[in-house]
Amino acid sequence: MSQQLDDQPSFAPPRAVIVRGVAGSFDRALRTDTSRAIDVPLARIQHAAYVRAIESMGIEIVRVPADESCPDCCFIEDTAVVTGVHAVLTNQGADVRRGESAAVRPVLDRWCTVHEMEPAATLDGGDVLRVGGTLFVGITERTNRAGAWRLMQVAASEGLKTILIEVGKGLHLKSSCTLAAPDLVLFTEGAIDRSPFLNAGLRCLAVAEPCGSNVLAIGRTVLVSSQAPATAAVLREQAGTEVRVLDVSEFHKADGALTCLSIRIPVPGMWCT
Ligand code: CIR
Repeated sequence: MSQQLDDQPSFAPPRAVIVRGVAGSFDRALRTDTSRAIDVPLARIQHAAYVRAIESMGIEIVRVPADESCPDCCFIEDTAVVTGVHAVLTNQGADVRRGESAAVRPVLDRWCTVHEMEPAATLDGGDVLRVGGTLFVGITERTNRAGAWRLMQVAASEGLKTILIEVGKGLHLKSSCTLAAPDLVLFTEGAIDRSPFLNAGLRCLAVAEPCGSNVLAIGRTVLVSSQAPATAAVLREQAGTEVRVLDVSEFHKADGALTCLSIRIPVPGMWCT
């Protein structure tokens, strides 16, 4: 691993993972392609399998009940960014999703000092990729510079660096770029400028499958979408990486994937993504 990352605390599975139920109104979630109907009962089955996969790693699961008035509430990642002992409760870029944060706050209070944002600042958790002591923050239609700045302030109080990335394509930074191992960034070819990651000493691996670049690394286990079999095969070749494939087809239909279904709480003194 590079010099830049050598001094960072260790990458470790989270101490707890917060998830939120799938609302009966999930078939009305925001989405760019409305041609395929969302099957809510199937989404709930897939969500339960996602939760079981994480729970089977010995991680505490904290459940926030679904809110029928918030069709996208299962995408809980967007509501907050946990930097360690602090967390930022976001103003989501999509106005219709702003009601989702209130129920998440009391849960975060258990581990973190929770900070809020000014109304003009917007940020979605899907735009924040943590790697060691650095937060890569995508500037997108959902996250503006004021939102990134607010996060930067809180992150700096924990000694974390923030690097902004202009995201030209896709909904969020993590729609096309996530971490598969502590020093390995997966990304969709052409979607993102990889130089900020290379400059930080990280390895970058391009994947062809659109659903392949959003994976969730829980320690050395990586959750991969079943719609990305070639990505799963490539990751199986990475030394020390265990791949678990999950069907999240109904969440893909609403422009979501694996990271967006949870908020991960790091073990004190360690980091997770
Ligand atoms: C939205 O458009 O906001 C949701 N339908 C999808 C959010 C996905 N979130 C994420 O990847 N972090």
